[in-house]
Amino acid sequence: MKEMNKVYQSDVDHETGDSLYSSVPVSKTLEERILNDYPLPYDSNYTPHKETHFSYQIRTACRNINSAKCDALRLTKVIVVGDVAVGKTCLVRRFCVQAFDTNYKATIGVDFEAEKFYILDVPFILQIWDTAGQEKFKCIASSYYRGAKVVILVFDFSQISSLYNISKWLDDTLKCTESPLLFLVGTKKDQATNSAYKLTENEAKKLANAVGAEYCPVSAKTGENIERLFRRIAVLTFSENILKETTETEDIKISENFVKFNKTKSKKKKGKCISSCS
Ligand SMILES: Nc1nc2c(ncn2[C@@H]2O[C@H](COP(=O)(O)OP(=O)(O)O)[C@@H](O)[C@H]2O)c(=O)[nH]1
Ligand SMILES: [Mg+2]
Repeated sequence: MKEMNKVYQSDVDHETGDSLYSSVPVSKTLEERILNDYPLPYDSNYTPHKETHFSYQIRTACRNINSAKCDALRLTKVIVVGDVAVGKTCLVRRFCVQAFDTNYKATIGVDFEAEKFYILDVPFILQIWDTAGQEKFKCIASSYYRGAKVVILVFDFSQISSLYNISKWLDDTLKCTESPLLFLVGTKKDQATNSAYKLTENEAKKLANAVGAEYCPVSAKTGENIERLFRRIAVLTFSENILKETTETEDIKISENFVKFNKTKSKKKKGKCISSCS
């Protein structure tokens, strides 16, 4: 597990995409974690999230957070699920350590990575849980689904059966989560032949709209769309968190005012009563 806050880059052979898995810290990629603009979806027809910029309410809330110098830890749990060998671990590794490994190693149990963003200057952490796809680990995995605010449903473009299994993964995760944001991610885009890719993509797009997920095709080998996917996840969950915080603060203010109002009212009543009683 790498140290939080640090951004690493593995030794990657850029010709072959092979990774040597030896990580060295680099600062360059940190810029990519600073988000002041709203990242757009892969295809705006296949996302339930239509907003294209940070709302006035969110920008104002972030300015207030920054001027209050509030260091509250804002963290969102993301889980990555799908059939075995669809490319879940490679997806997470490509994003978190900029590495790609061709030697398949099954993930045992569950592992997580934490990635720090600065969104409108507010620190925000994505905690990304990589689950094992094997049925035998399912009993362990379900307890890790709990509390997840984002579910990445992964299928492999070269294995159409993995797309058909997505509804099973969705059902399992929905049992342990509360209205999470959904992303339907097709991996190994680099491997798919054009006609097969188009057919699978059409099916995937239909499924994404049916379940209310944002669709995104990626390649962990070339890195295509990986940054876009996680930036979208970060910005959408961050915005949801901030809106919730502001609504809660307003609710508190409203209830405080309500209490004050009632206190004054009851004082007045008391006064009235005293005066009428006297
Ligand atoms: N060509 C290609 N191969 C991939 C890609 N993603 C994963 N793989 C390969 O697929 C295999 C399974 O990947 P892994 O991430 O371990 O699958 P997991 O079981 O879902 O975690 C490995 O041999 C990877 O090298 C990709 O985007 N392109
Ligand atoms: Mg794995």
